[in-house]
Amino acid sequence: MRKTLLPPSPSSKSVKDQHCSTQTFATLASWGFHTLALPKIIHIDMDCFYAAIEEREAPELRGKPIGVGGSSRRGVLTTANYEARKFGCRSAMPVFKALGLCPHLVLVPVRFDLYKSESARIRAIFGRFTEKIEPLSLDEAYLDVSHLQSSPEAVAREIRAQIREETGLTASAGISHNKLIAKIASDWNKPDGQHYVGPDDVDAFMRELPVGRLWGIGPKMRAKLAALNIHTCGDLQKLDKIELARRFGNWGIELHELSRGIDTREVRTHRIRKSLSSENTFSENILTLPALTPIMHGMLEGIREELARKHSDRIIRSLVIKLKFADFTRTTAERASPSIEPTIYEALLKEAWQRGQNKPVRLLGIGVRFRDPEGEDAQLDLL
Ligand code: TTP
Ligand code: MG
Repeated sequence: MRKTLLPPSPSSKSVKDQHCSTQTFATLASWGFHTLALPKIIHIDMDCFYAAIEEREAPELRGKPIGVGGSSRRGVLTTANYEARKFGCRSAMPVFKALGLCPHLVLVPVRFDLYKSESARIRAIFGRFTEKIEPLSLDEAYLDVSHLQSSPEAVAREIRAQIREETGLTASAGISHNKLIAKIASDWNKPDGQHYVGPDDVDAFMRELPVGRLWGIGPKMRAKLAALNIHTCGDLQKLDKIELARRFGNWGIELHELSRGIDTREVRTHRIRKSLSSENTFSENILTLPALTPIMHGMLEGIREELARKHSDRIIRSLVIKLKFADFTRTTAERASPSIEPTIYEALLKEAWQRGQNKPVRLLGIGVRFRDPEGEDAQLDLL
């Protein structure tokens, strides 16, 4: 392992000493201590993760447009490399559409086991720097490096260098004093870059930021805000807390903070699951509601069993049904309920089905959303 990280270690006394001289403060500032009271949070996100691994494994693919996933034209891409993105290919895009945009796209089958083992190697690298790691997916994590004396930018640079050296893959990083800003910032200099947002930069950074970049704001909420002529966080900041609460309830109060870049969520070492769901993509589209209903009941048994086995300590907040239609439009129906109720699921299925106006169904999803045990009820899109 390389050892380039830490500047000369100041004695812990000098950090805590209430009577530091101006000179000492200047020295501390030069070591990055001017933000002493603020956490140092890094969000790491691997670049084109699955595609980059496939490219590394097969050097003959280098420079070619690659889509990972979709062994048939019915499938969807999990991701695409930058060469393919130039043609508009994206994650979750149906294969036939991607091939329409980029006929010479090289399709590679998904190899989850390989991606998982690469993810474990990367996490082991994180573990050399901090124990406070909150993985968000195989290729993304928050790290709290507040305890390290180096500047968080230097730490991020070092982590990225070690990842590149040991796995041959590139990572991007966002660095700030909270999770919200760090996550947004990791996209700023993608690929293979990093971006730091210091406390003095937050106002300018947030003002121009499109509201859709805040967690919890999906397409529906974005449309509601656009109808009020709110497009950026700066626009959102013009509404006071009372107005936001009147329009959007508790979520409005949270928006008041988020739009200003305020986020007090800690890096959670044990991620708390927000939902449990199961999905089925049919080899033949399902044409009628009566044909769909028994399939749903079958899937419901699977959910019940998994809930009992693994999540019996969790409180259910709502039940959810998702349908994807033959034309790839999708809809979800959700209702608050503290327990699994087959009749509610039937009603939700009917509701979702009717929205499709008799369109054949290619995918059915069924699930529950949990109440957050720590009271931070996320508004993230389920399924
Ligand atoms: P992302 O980090 O969203 O995408 P990415 O790493 O491919 O590209 P970027 O450089 O923009 O970060 O997702 C990480 C991996 O998760 C991605 O390689 C494939 C997988 N994935 C899916 O399987 N389905 C999806 O809809 C998305 C978005 C990702
Ligand atoms: Mg990524």
